Amino acid sequence: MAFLQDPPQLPHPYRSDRLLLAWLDRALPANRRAALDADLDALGDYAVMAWQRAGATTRRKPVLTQWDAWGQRVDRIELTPAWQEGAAMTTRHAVLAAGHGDSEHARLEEFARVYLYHLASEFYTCPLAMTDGAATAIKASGNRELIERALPHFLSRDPATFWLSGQWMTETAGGSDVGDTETRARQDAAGQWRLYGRKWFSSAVVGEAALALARPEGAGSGGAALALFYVETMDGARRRPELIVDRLKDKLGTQELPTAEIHLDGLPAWPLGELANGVRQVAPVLNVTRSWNAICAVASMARAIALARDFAEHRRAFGRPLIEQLLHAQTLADLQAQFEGAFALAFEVAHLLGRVEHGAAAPHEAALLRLLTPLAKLWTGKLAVAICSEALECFGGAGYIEDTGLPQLLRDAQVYAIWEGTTNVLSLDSLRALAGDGLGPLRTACTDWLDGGDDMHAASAIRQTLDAAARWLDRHAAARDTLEAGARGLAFTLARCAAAALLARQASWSSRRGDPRPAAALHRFVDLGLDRLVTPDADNTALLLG
Ligand code: MFK
Repeated sequence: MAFLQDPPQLPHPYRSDRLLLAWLDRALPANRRAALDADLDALGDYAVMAWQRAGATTRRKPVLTQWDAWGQRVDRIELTPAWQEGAAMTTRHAVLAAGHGDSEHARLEEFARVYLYHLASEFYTCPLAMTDGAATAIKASGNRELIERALPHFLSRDPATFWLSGQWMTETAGGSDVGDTETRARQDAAGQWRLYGRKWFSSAVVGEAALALARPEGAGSGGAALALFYVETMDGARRRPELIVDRLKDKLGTQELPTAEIHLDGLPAWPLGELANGVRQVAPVLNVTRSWNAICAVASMARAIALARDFAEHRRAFGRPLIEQLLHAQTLADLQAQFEGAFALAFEVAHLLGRVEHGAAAPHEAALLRLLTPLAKLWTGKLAVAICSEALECFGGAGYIEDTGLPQLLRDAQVYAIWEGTTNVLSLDSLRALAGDGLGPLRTACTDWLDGGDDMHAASAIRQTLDAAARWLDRHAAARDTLEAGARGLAFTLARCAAAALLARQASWSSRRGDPRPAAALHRFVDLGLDRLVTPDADNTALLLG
């Protein structure tokens, strides 16, 4: 019999994830930490089961049936097994409900669950993120009627009453530029608002509710004239006839997720608040879903590295396991250090969100959260693609073969940079976030995170890079075009500085407990460089693109 390579084994995503274990041990009070364990353990078990199931079954995609045999419009969508299990898993383990508990730690406890559930859920986490965003925006609106109507469903712990919410913004004209929204809102004779238009990407068409942007009849153009509406999609067990599913999207990745094009033909709708400033009203949704995006991006990195690491221990080449080949080990260690930085930034955003929501944050931390949210989203989105690509290469040709389950990691990862604002849109958003207090809140936070650390080389590199970023901002403050053209370089630099300072905090904590690995990650992360600042050259750009 010819040689057969053993496939990579997925280590238990919770019990074997030293980063997650250490982060939770440091950040949570002992009683809350202990209370979290059973759900995380079960979600880790589910992830192992899902990985094994995917390896043993033929991959399926959702199927849309628009008409039944007798000519009745039905728009029925058949879902994959993980999607059919989604409501039960979510409610059983309080994936959403945990985040809305009465504690500054609620969001961290939620996002630890999300991190473990995400890949096994086959991106059921996408509509969960939007449901979480909708719950947050409805709470922020103060609209008592909608709070009482929707939140018991969105945060339910019973699958029978659980509802998913969509977030209907993207249109053929308005993708990143939501202000170009063409969907109209009109009141009928009874005073009921109804929506008319076409939404081009609807990720949760199987949901029971959605938040939708629309332009009230008679309102002007642009984003400020939009209003934010709450809609329900079901009439008992049937989809409402005013919601028409045109087709499912054929996507590069996230293929289990039934993303649809839809038409609204008079769907009843209720405004969340004032009939204007819809973009401002939807901002809580954007910020919550961007936090989900960052956590899910690091979950993809964790999975890719765990599999590549396992394979390196078992695969032999040139007479030795790959892990003993110095260049291969060097490559894996670089991936690990980048991942540890990304993990730290994404989970800090998660914890900070809960602290700010519960009034437990220091004065500078609301502005810090406003800045770190787009930074975490944009940097982890890009890094997930790079890490998954490198991890696939660690398997040689096997990494390119569909039924190993590996290419899917890379194809799925590409979505993180696109969802919820592209890298450039998020870079410009970080300029919006810096417009208030500039680098002050980030500098204060980095000083706190570096306090008491013993890696002087890292601390000095972080401070020097923040100084360089401050000089860059000062130099270009008056030249908006240059500032915008360089926004991506600035955003990556600030994200890396924040991540390094957070790694330093984690390294100090772990070193005192005898674990030197986070300090090694910090050292390597800083050696990979923090500064990504660029000096935009408009003439050169014009020549190259001319
Ligand atoms: C598994 C992981 C799950 C992840 C979820 C998956 C779901 C995927 C589905 C999607 O991807 S849905 C599509 C998501 N679309 C976007 O994210 C849109 C991207 N475009 C932007 O974010 C643009 O920057 C934006 C639409 C916000 C620009 O619109 P405008 O109207 O030109 O913005 P403007 O005038 O600067 O801001 C309007 C107001 O909103 C301002 O407040 P004021 O009215 O008080 O001045 C802004 O400060 C405020 N604002 C904008 N972005 C904000 C924000 N406030 C807080 N946080 C933000 N992020």
